[in-house]
Formats: sequence, C-alpha cells, structure tokens
Amino acid sequence: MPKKNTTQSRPAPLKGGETHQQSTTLLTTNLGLPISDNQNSLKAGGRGPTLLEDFILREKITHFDHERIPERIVHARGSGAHGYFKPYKSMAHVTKAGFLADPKVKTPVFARFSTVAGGAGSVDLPRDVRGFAVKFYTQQGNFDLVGNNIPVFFIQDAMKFPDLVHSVKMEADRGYPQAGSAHDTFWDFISLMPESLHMIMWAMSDRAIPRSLRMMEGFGVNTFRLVNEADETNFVKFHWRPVLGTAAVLWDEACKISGADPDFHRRDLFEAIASGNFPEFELGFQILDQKTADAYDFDVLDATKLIPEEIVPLEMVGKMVLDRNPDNFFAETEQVAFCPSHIVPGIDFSEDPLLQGRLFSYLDTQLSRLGGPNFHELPINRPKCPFANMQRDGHMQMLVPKGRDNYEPNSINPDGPRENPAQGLRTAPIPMEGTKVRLRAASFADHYSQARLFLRSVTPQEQKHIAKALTFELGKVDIPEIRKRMLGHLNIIDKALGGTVAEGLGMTGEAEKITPAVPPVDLEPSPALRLYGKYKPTLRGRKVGVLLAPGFDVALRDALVAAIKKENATAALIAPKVGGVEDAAGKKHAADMALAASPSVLFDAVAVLAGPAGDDALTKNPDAVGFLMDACRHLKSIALAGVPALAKKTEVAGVVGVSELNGSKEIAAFIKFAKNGKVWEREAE
Ligand code: HDE
Repeated sequence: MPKKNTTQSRPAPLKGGETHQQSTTLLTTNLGLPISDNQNSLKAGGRGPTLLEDFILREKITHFDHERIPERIVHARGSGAHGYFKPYKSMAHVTKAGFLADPKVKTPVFARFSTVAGGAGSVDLPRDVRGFAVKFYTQQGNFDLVGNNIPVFFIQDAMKFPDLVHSVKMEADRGYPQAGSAHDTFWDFISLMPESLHMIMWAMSDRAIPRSLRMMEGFGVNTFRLVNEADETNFVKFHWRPVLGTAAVLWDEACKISGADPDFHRRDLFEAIASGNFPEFELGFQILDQKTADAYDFDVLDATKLIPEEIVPLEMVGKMVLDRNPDNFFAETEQVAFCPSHIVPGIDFSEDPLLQGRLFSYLDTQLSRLGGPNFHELPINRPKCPFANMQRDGHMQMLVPKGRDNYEPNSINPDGPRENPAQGLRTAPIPMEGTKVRLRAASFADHYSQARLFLRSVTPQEQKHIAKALTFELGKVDIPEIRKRMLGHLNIIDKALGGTVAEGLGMTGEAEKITPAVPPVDLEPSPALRLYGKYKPTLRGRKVGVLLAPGFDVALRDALVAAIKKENATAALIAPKVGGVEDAAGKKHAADMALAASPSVLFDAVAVLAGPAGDDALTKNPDAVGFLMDACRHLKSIALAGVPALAKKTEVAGVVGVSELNGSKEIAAFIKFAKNGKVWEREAE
C-alpha cells in the first residue's frame, strides 16, 4: 500500500551538525535570494513528485552539471602555488625587463607543476616529463616562463606535436594506458623519429620520476632572446635550480607510491607550503651572443639540443619562493592560462620552429579551455599592473569599460590609452631573409651526439636506471619490429646501452640496422647534467618515517626526532594503530599515521623502534615486514632499535646504511646516510 503523502516538514538537522546552522551568513542563490531550506527540493507532498517550478534546485544542479571545463590536452594533472620572485642584482646590461632590474623589487608569481601525458585525475608518479610553468605578474605585464624539468624536447618542429601527443596518450581504440609511455604507439612513433632520442635518454632517466616537485630543476627549453635598452640582443636559456637539491625515487618506489598515495607530489607541495617550508628555486641564465651560437656544431634554434654548462656557465639572477597555497584549486590551478607568447619588454623569441608553433598553440588552447577571449580577466590570469585598450565585449566579459572611445585614433578621450614607442614592447630588430620552404635545416640533422653526451655524462647509477627503464618500457611493447628498431637506435647512441637493453629483452643480435643521417661524434661529457652528487647532501624538506611499536624507548625516539628536526626535515610517527602506541613504561603516545596506510615508499628514510613485545608483533605483521624490506630495497637509510627479530626476518641486519640505534653516534650515522638520499652502495646489479 502506498505510503500516505504527508506534507509534514523537513527532517531535523543532523545530530552534531548544529554548528553549521549557527552561522549568521545567509545562504543565497547566485542572485542573492536568501534560501530557507538547503536540504529538500520542492515537492508535491513530502514524497514527491518534485516540481519543475523549483528554480532553486535547478540553479544548483545546473551549476553543478557545468562544474568542469575541458582539461588540458597535455599537462592536465598539475599542482600550483603562489609566491614571489626577487632578482639578486640588476640585469639591465642585458635586458630591459623591469622585474630583473632592481633587487628590491618583489614580483608576484604563480607556478604550476604538472605531468604531461595523464588526465587530470591520473597519478603523480608515472614515468613522465614534468611541466614547470611560472607566471610573473610584472609591472610591464605578465611574463610566462612555460618550461619543463628536462632541458630538451622530443621534436624539432611544432608540426609534429599532435602526432607525438597522440602517440603517448591512451591508445585510440582501447583507451589505455593512462599516463604511461610504455606502449606500442609511443615507441612506434619514437622509433621512427630519431630527433626524439636525446629527450628519450632524459625521459628514461630518474629525472622522469622526481621525489618531489620541490626537488626538480626546471628549464625554458626553447632559446629566447634578451634585449637591453640599446636594442642589443643575446640568446638566453632559462634554468631553475631547486634550493633543496634534486632527488628522484626508484622505479619500483614510483609504482608503489602510485598505489599508496596517487597524490604524493601534490600533497607534498601543499603540506610543505602549509607548514612554512617554502619551496625555493633559483633562476639562472645561460647568455650567449649570435657569434658564439654560430660557432657551435649544433643549432641553438633546435629544441632537441642543450648547451652544456661547461661551455656557457649558468649565471644565477634571482630566486623564486613559493609561499602560499591556492585558495581554490579550480579558480587558480585549473584556470591559470600560461602562454609562451606572454613576454615583457626585454625578453623576445628566437626563431626556434618549436617555439614559433607554441606561440600560436597556447592562446588557441586557452580559448577552447576557458571558453572565450576574456580569460585574461580571471583573477589568476589578470595582470597586476594597469591594463587598458580598445578590445571590448565577448563571451563572459567581466569588465565594464566606460565611455565611447572603443577605437583608436580618437579625439573623444585624449586621456585614453595610447601606444608608447619608448615603453612599449619592441620586437628585436633581427635581420630576416629566406625563401618560403617546408624544410628541416641541415643544422638540425645530428640526432645522436647529444643523446650519447647525456648518457655518458650522468653517473653510473643513472646509466643503469636508463637501461632498466628502456628494458621495462620496450618490454611492454607488443610489436617486435618496434623493439628491434629501437635497439638499432640505442646501438648508435651507445653500443653498451644497446647491448644491455637487448640482453634484458632477450633479443641480443636482433637490432635493426639503422644508418644515421649524420654519424654521431663523441662530445666532452658534461657533469652538470647529472642528477646525483651535484647538490650538497641534505635532509632539508625530506620526510623520515619513524615506526613505533609497543615497548619502544621514548628517550631514544625523542633524540631521533630532535636530530631529524635539526636537519629541517619532518618526522612522521607511525604506529601499528593510529590511536597510539605504548612505550616501555606503558605510557600511550599519539601517532601521526597508521602503519597499514604508511608504507615506507612515502618516506626518504625510516626508523623502527620497539620493545620485545613490539618486535614480536611487527615480525608477524606483513605491513611491518614490507615496510622494512622495501626501505632496504629502495636504498633508504634505516635506523633500528629493539627489533632484532624483525631485522633478521627482513634480512636487513648488517646491510650498509642500516644503523642499530643505541645513542647519539648511531643517530648521527643514520642522519648521514639519510642526507645522501640513497645508499647507492646497496644497489644490486
Ligand atoms: Fe606545451 N602545451 N606545447 N610544451 N606545455 C600546453 O597549453 C605545445 C612544449 C608546457 O601548467 C598546452 O595551456 C605545443 C615544450 C607546459 O598550464 C598546449 C608544443 C615545453 C604546459 C601546448 C609544446 C612545454 C604546456 C596544453 C610544441 C617546455 C602546462 C594546455 C610546439 C618548454 C602549462 C595549455 C600549465 C601546455 C602546446 C611543447 C611545456 C596544447 C604545440 C617544448 C609546462 O597549448
């Protein structure tokens, strides 16, 4: 029997939910109409049906239905932060850019770091290039430095970008893999595009699995120009250097982090800023003139090439500090619109054909992503200096221009905006000539020398990881011809590398014979390209996981935590149960995290402290066993106190970089190993 349709009133507020009812701030519709009931739609009787008349329900649902905007076709997953940039000194001798002229001037910035291939909801630690985009809100307009964490790119000409991206994204028929390059279409394309091989060496290196967005280098990639007041120009390469130094995870760690905490990088950035540990990056320039550029045997307009720092040193020009999290992810991180075409007087483009294509692409993409030509009026995109012109109207116009002078020249408003040859952006007077052709310059033809340069410049560990990554990725390629073609290219880059990967794939002797357009030459190695051993050892900004089990020594814990804090690192206290854990005296202590939710992959170094009962319990707990075994496998500094049974079971006792804690000496040894990031001596062949 149908229930009686009552007209009786709304349910009582939820128990414990009274507080939100106490606010004196009115809940209203988008037009300011106060709302009396935010729990129930308007119905004919308590059990419905719902009335179409309910414009309040319709407004709420309609707005919700339209909450998403198209995600970026590349770099969809990203995390952003506000901050500022301050130059160390005046760079006026090379650029008239105001934000680089005076060390007293603080320029607000918004930075966004991203992965490239995955969708907005993908994980943070796929093997991928990371975007490193910074918007400087200068007094001469916004300057967007839209870079990556790798200094070169896959392709030389913008014409190939859609092909590259199609090949790496989910395959067209099956819709997978998400955020991963280990599949046939990507390697098919790469194997047919030798210009991509230099970048491939970087993408297969540990640079593509960074420990933290705060611990990556950044690069402008394309060559730009600096222009001074006298219109003198130089080429410039932009670099970012993390003050915390660089760090990466191992591939097995990356895979496990992706499961344990898909937001690992986003959380790390947000928490660091929220706790006052502001990420800092130094901005460096490589400056060179046309004559120097002309003398190189590669072309500075070719984005698949870098200029070794040993040839043109970095000049550090200032520092960026990221000191404020976004208030709203969508309004800021999602709606921020970067365009390499956003330059300021003093900075100009080069003729790099990749950059030239980018100058078109980003504006075009914002038009579709943000829905129209007024996206610059969104708070995150709006310049922080005055702006005025005769552009009017359009979709979602948010400004209300006054007056009749919407054209120029005009005599109606002599005080209206006018061009200014002295202050305005003047394109650098670079002589140009040429025949209209679709052609790749001969100076772009050497695709292997710098790939070899990179491989031979990095540390042996990095070389080993590159070979392993290639073996993993190509191992996921189904079509044997693609693997054979890739092996052919690897042999040209470096015979030993080709041999190791072929061996790893079980395909020794099967490489396709490939003849390079230009045979590679051996270049002087560039140690500056290394990821490891380049920065001073530090634990600053890192996170140490301290696993406490029943019966632990509280004085030892305190000494350990104090030593970690002294290094400006964080100690996360983990216990088998999040509610807390008892020390040797039976006193209960609070924990930050539960063991089941805190695998050791989330930490840079780990410690395990327990008494006999705790040791026994941990030894029987697969999460604890996995915690320690993984920490050892992932080359982490490990400290142990009171856990002989666990150490025996996990076979970590006596392993290099494992410190048995008794007192301060052992704590110091643990910290020393931890500061080095990884205990490389432990790495198996
Ligand atoms: Fe991008 N790129 N790109 N790219 N790129 C985009 O613009 C494009 C390239 C980079 O956090 C898109 O707003 C073309 C190099 C970053 O919002 C799009 C070519 C470098 C970001 C686009 C390149 C980058 C993008 C997609 C080859 C390193 C994210 C969404 C000609 C210097 C910015 C968007 C953010 C985003 C086009 C190559 C870096 C489609 C056509 C080289 C960091 O416009």
